[in-house]
Amino acid sequence: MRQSLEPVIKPLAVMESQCPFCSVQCKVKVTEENIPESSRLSYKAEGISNAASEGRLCVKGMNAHQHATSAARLLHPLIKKDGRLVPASWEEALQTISGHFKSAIKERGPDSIGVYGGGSLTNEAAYLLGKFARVALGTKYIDYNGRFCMSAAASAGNKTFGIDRGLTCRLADIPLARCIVLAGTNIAECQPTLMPYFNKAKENGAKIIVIDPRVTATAAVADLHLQIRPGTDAALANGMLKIILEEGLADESFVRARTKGFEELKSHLEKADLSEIASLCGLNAEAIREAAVTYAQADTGIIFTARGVEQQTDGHMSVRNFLNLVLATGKIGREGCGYGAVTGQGNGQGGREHGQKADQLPGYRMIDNESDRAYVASVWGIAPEQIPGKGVSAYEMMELVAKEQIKTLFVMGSNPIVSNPNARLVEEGLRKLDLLVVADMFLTETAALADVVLPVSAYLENGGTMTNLEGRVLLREAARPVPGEARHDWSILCQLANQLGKGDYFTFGSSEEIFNELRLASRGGVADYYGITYDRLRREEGIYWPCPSKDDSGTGLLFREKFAHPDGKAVFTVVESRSPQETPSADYPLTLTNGRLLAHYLTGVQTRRSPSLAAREVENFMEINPRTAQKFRIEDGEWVEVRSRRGSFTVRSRVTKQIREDTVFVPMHWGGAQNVNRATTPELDPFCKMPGFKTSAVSVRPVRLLQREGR
Ligand SMILES: Nc1nc2c(c(=O)[nH]1)N[C@H]1C(S)=C(S)[C@@H](COP(=O)(O)OP(=O)(O)OC[C@H]3O[C@@H](n4cnc5c(=O)[nH]c(N)nc54)[C@H](O)[C@@H]3O)O[C@H]1N2
Ligand SMILES: Nc1nc2c(c(=O)[nH]1)N[C@H]1C(S)=C(S)[C@@H](COP(=O)(O)OP(=O)(O)OC[C@H]3O[C@@H](n4cnc5c(=O)[nH]c(N)nc54)[C@H](O)[C@@H]3O)O[C@H]1N2
Ligand code: SF4
Ligand SMILES: [Mo]
Repeated sequence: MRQSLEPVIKPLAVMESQCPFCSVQCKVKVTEENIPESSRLSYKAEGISNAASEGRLCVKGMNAHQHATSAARLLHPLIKKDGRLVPASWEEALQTISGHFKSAIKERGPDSIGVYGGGSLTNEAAYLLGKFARVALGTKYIDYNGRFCMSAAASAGNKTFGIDRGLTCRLADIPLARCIVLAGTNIAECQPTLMPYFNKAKENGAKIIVIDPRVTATAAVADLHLQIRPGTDAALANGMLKIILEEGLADESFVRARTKGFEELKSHLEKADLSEIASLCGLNAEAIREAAVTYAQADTGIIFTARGVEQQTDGHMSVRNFLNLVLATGKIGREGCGYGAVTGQGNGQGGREHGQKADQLPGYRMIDNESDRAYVASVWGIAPEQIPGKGVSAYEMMELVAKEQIKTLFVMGSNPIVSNPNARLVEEGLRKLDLLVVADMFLTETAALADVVLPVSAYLENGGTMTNLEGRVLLREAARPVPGEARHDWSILCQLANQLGKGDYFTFGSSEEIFNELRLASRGGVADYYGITYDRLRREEGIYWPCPSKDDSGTGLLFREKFAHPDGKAVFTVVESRSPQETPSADYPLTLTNGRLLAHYLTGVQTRRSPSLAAREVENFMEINPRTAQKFRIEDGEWVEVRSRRGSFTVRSRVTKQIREDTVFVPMHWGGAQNVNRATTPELDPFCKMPGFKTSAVSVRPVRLLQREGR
């Protein structure tokens, strides 16, 4: 018998998991193998068929195991001694933290402690972090990075529909839509595995309208691209609404039967001037008309918004104006229709439903509502008065840190000194803390400043549920042992609570036990998970919330008969057209916007530690139009200082016709001197406290010229 010369490669492990990055939550199988005649291991990632991602993976999902298996993982707790972080035992680390918490509570009160969470945490960890803040610490100060992500669309959905779920329909409705509006959302780079849904819609004859200041990879599928001036989406939606009403394209019977507030909107729009709107948005009035008529005349349609529209100081109202469009044309509550806030982080949706937000309790219950407090208190086994009141939003918490009102900060699942606006102030504030604790897989820019760093498990190791952008709850099972001494977030919280003398409220032995309490705490709430169990999740391909009982199949398409407000009606609102929050001036003549690249994720902590992803984009850059570059004497590929009233950063120029002449674009994935957030504005939307990330007035100067001037 002939023997094969190929060495036999046997998989050492086959791990079934879920990509840790974006809100699609693609299912993945990672196979670990020995590289023959070497001590190294190789990994191969493949998509697993399931209802949301249909077996697809994007380049980030294909390479996610690289950061999880990287040598840069934190394997032991670290404590700062003589200004340096040095390895320590868990016992010492937890004692240091709980000892400090106890004295801080005694000397300054529980509200001197802040808790800062993230949308990458599982539902179980997010739920427990909220409970930990309120029950173990007794502080009102808890918020999370999703404030920068979902808050404008979440608050708009609540006001208009009475409920906030990323998509009001299923992904399966996308191919049934005859017109799709993609406003400030770059799906091709940010949720790439969803693109086939849109391609299918196009094959079925759908028209796609993209609203973005840049010609993005998503704009490549557009039939119509409105290359809008940043910060003017509310005005654009007013223009579209005006045309729809004037042309008699509103769905009068839907409006009459299912909504309220239309008359006020109508009289407001009568006063609107289309040519003024067009010039405010930097668009051609005819293009606005074409968009309005195409959307209104289609039998079915879906409007999506994401951070381009939402990360503005009028983000809440801008989304509400897009929702006005949805309601005016009756495109909701039936197949192929709806609205979608394209959620961002892996658990951006679930992370906001179960108590990480300053004003919310699990199940989307409100912290200032007496009966909501009483119900959650009964599940937690405490008196309602023991639940603290409403705290403040993420950036406001950083302001309290800078003012030294919050002196202790516990960060789990975020890198705030890179991702907050006005990053300089945030960094200065964190340096003034008495104690900064960071629980992470890596020594992030924020962790490097910490007094105690706790190593946590990664997606391959940590089981739990994640809720994707459709509101579909998915179970991610643990697939490999935790490396070194890393621990799960939930177990760290239980151990700390125990040391604070609150162990009786945190007796969980598994994430499933936590989920079972979450189910109960969410029962009867807006985001009702009661009917969802681990067993069901193992059998079914995810379950949509609300799911109030075990025999309920979950609700994919919302609002078939009524909206979630008590009277069942959706609410129109009047939205003013306005100029962007910061308009260019002689000193700061350009508008800086920012966003994402395909290969990197958020502050880049994970993707910059994945060699295959890091190699795709090694440093930050600024997209600038050739005419603008010429005006400011900027050559392609040279270092440019970008300066706003808050501060400056330095990146290379990338000269491209794909961006408006009055706008520059810089990705958000790098920290330090390349961090775009050194220049962004910390002004907040009054409704939801979303920072106006996406529009700042800036100047741009080649470093070459600055050096020549001796600056
Ligand atoms: N590859 C990758 N994917 C990701 C992430 C990542 O970091 N990398 N992050 C995840 C997360 S947490 C989120 S929140 C989502 C974000 O997903 P998106 O919101 O789609 O991402 P962004 O790139 O921030 O912004 C989208 C687009 O808005 C445009 N834009 C800027 N200003 C304006 C404006 O004023 N009006 C309009 N209409 N458009 C504007 C930008 O040019 C950009 O193309 O992506 C998720 N997926
Ligand atoms: N200029 C500008 N700034 C922005 C944005 C923008 O568009 N423009 N977008 C904003 C948006 S939408 C978002 S979502 C924020 C996000 O910004 P950040 O909150 O800083 O998000 P990440 O960079 O993902 O940091 C998450 C950290 O958590 C760690 N981590 C991952 N999984 C886990 C886990 O299970 N447990 C624990 N303990 N840690 C974990 C990662 O290693 C990483 O260090 O940035 C915001 N900032
Ligand atoms: S980044 Fe998003 S689209 Fe890409 S594989 Fe991960 S979950 Fe899927
Ligand atoms: Mo996000």
